[in-house]
Amino acid sequence: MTDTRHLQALREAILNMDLEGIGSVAQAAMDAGVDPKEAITEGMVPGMVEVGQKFEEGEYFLSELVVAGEVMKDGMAVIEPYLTAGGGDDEAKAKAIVATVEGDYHDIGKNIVVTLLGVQGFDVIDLGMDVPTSKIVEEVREHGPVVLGLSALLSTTMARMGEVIEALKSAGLRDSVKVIVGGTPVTPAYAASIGADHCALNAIEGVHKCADWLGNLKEGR
Ligand code: B12
Repeated sequence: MTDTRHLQALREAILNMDLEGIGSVAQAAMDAGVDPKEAITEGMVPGMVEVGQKFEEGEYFLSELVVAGEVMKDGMAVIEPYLTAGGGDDEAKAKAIVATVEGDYHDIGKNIVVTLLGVQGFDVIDLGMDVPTSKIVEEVREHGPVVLGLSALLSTTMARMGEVIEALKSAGLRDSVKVIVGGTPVTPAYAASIGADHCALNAIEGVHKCADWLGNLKEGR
């Protein structure tokens, strides 16, 4: 099979909610030497986007969203070990904290970001989903991360991102951390309006931005 055929098979496994087949499809892609990052972003993610479209069009229901989410997670479990972690073991790794904001139970995109930040060499603290603002601020105070990544998939919960930034300001912590926001409803204009440092277009672009920040910090810029 060509790389494209493997990517297509991954996309279809998500779209068809193939809980039984995803493991072997993902393993076959890895055995064939498909780039694991591509398997995620060019294979499974487009499948999830299509699932979302079908939900919007009324062809899929909530139960299908749930199963597709599970299929994606099972696929990630096979692919993740093929992503090689970066960063030296001898130097203390820079920390990154990642959370899905309060009221939001979407964590698939956030989990991809967590994985890729780890690959980029960050020591990642994953706070999970539905995380209250106060908890996020506490964790930033305790761990002093270089980056705080916030995810929101609902237009209603997106407002929590602004709340977190305001709470960081009140706690005197805003200038200590770069805040990157992401998720389908989040736009650069919205990110700018709440004072975030960056709006990620996707996980890879976002993680590259975090790597740039880390590079600047190391060079004292
Ligand atoms: C799967 C899914 C679910 C699953 C979530 C499972 C899970 N564990 O995550 C379940 C079934 C739980 C669910 C529930 C609901 N969902 Co839903 N869901 C989806 C769906 C189909 C896919 C989301 C997804 O995982 N995409 C794949 C990932 C990889 O993409 P992503 O999250 O966008 O992340 C990428 C980037 O955005 C970025 N990124 C994301 N976050 C961050 C953060 C940082 C820091 C960075 C750098 C990057 C980054 O990186 C990722 C990779 O590139 C979307 C449709 C869609 N197209 O988004 C609807 C969608 C988000 N859901 C929707 C709705 C309405 C709901 C419900 C309210 C449904 C209901 N009636 O109950 C509930 C809400 C529950 C809650 N309180 O959160 C709507 C939201 C509409 C809106 N604008 O508000 C959508 C858009 C569907 C639709 N078209 O109507 N959902």
